[in-house]
Parts: sequence; structure tokens; C-alpha cells
Amino acid sequence: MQTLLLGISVVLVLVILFMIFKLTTLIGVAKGSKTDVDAGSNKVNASLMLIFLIVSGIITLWFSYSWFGDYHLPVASDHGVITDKLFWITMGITGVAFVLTQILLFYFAFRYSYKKNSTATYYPDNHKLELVWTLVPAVVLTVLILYGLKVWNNITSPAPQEAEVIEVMGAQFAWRVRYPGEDNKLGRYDYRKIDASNAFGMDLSDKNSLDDFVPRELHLPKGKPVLLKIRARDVLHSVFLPHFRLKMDAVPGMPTQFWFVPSKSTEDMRKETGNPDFNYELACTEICGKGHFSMRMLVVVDEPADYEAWKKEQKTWLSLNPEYMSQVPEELKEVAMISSGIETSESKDSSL
Ligand SMILES: [Cu+2]
Repeated sequence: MQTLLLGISVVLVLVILFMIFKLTTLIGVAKGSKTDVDAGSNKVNASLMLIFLIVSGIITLWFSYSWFGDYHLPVASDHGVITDKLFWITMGITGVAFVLTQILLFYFAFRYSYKKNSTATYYPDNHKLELVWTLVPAVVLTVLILYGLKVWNNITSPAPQEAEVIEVMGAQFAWRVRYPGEDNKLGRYDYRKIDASNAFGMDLSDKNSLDDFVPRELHLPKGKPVLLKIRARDVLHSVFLPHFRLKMDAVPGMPTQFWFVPSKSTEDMRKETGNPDFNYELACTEICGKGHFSMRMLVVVDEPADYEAWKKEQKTWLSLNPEYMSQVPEELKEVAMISSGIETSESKDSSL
């Protein structure tokens, strides 16, 4: 509070000094003893423009260089290489235009600041010049947009048939993932079935739900296409897998999807980064409420054989929540026992 008051008083003192300066200048003009209005402050402003250009230029270059690794993560997916290329081409073209225009903007403010007796040249228009600065950006932007569209169509094309299908669901405040189990088919869901244990609202009257499993980590196979089926249970969330250059909103009532091929396992990445503790993560990039920061899930990319072995180890959701057998229709009960891996009363009897 004290610091705030001190800050406010400093600002007020500066404002008062500025007003006194202005007032004396105006009195000078009124008396006729001063005709050179504001020449001093004009010079100060002109020099400040140049100082701002140089200082902010140095800070930007230094920051971009020394923090490069923090905002440009190593890429770990096939399409990520293509989107990175698009990003850097766009950054190169717009970056050069930005730097040139900023240098001219601040330099001109300095160079052409008010000077006594200097008058501006009368130069109303130049058709050739206007044509050039309209056509060149138009052509460059059209090429960039067409290239971007091509890349977007490529990465959002339908997933290959053999893709691993995994459901990702955002809910305040955690990600949950569901795998289709041995049948490779995710079961139906119904929001009316959601309760404390059945977070996905899995519909157990669907045969395909019986062997679905819900692990705590997102495992992905290296070198195989993966199709993420994305949905949200309450508010907007956004699936963000930065190393895979993947970002897709999770929208309540409107499932979205994204397919990609992870190209480096967690082990590969630990070697590449030289960090033995490296882990991929799934984050949320939609401010979805108070606990938004905690929406983080560990992602593990396995070699294909390890991935299959991990899948085999997973227990089905139904076997971990056997009380939900009551929701399974009579004709599916036996199938449910077998496909979910629940011990039947007969198998228990025979083991006695
Ligand atoms: Cu979220």
C-alpha cells in the first residue's frame, strides 16, 4: 500500500512539474517573448523515439535468443515438422516486414520532428507506389494462406483405418482418457449415466463398453497413427500436446478429433534433450475455471511392443467397478464377465 501511495505521489509531482513547464511556455508565447513553441520537448520526444527503438530492439533480440528453447519445444510428431516449417516461413516473412516498418516508424519520428523554418514537401499521391504496397502484401499473404490451407487440410484429413482410437475428455478440472480395449471399439456414452464413479457416462448396455479401460496416464505408440476423440463434460477445454504440435478444443456437446503420428518415444526424447526426467504432458489451453492450472496429464510414448504390453496389463473399467454389472442387460452378462475379466461365480467355485 505504501509503495502504491509513493508511486502515485511521484507521478503527481511529475505531472505538476510538466504543467508548470507548459504554463511558463504559454505565458512566454502570450507575452510575445517566446515564438518557438515546444522546441525543447519536441527534441526530447524525438530522441526518446530513437532510444525506444534501440532499447526495445536489443531486449527483443536478447529475449528471443536466450529463451528460444522455452518457447520452441523439440518436435515429436510427423505433421509437427510440416507445421513448424509453415510457422517459420510465416515468421520469417512477417518478421522482416515488422522489423523494417518499426525501424522506419521510429526513425522517421526522430528525423522529421518539428524544426523551425522547415516545411513539408507537398506530395499528395503516387499511384505506382500505392499499387506496389497493395499488391506485394496481397500476393505474399495469399501464398501464405494457400500454403497454410494445404497443411491444414493435410493434418485434418480422415485418420487411417488402423489408427489407435483413444477418447480424451475434459472435465473441471482433470483430463480423463478411455481406451477401447481388445475389440478396438469405444463403447457408447450417455450423459445421463454420469455419476461419481462413471465419469465418462459409459453406457453398459453397449457390448463395446464392456472391455473399455480408463488409465491414469495417456500412453501412445511410437510410429503409429493415433486418433484422439475429444469431448468436454462441462465447459470449454482445449487439448494441448505441445511437443506433438497438437491443439484442439474440447467442446461440450460437440465432439472434435485430431489424428497424428508420434515420432519419438519418451526414451528417445530423454536422450535428445539430455534430461533423464523428461516427460510429455497433456495440458489445457482454455481458461476453464479456478482449477485450470491443474489440468495436466502425463503422456508416455512407448515403443509399439511396450505399448501393446501396457495395454494388456490394464484392467477394464467394469472389472474395477463390478457393482455396475447391475447396469449390464441380462443377455450381455456372460459376455461382460468374460470381456471385462471379472471372475464369474462358476470360476470361483471351480477354484475352490
Ligand atoms: Cu480445462
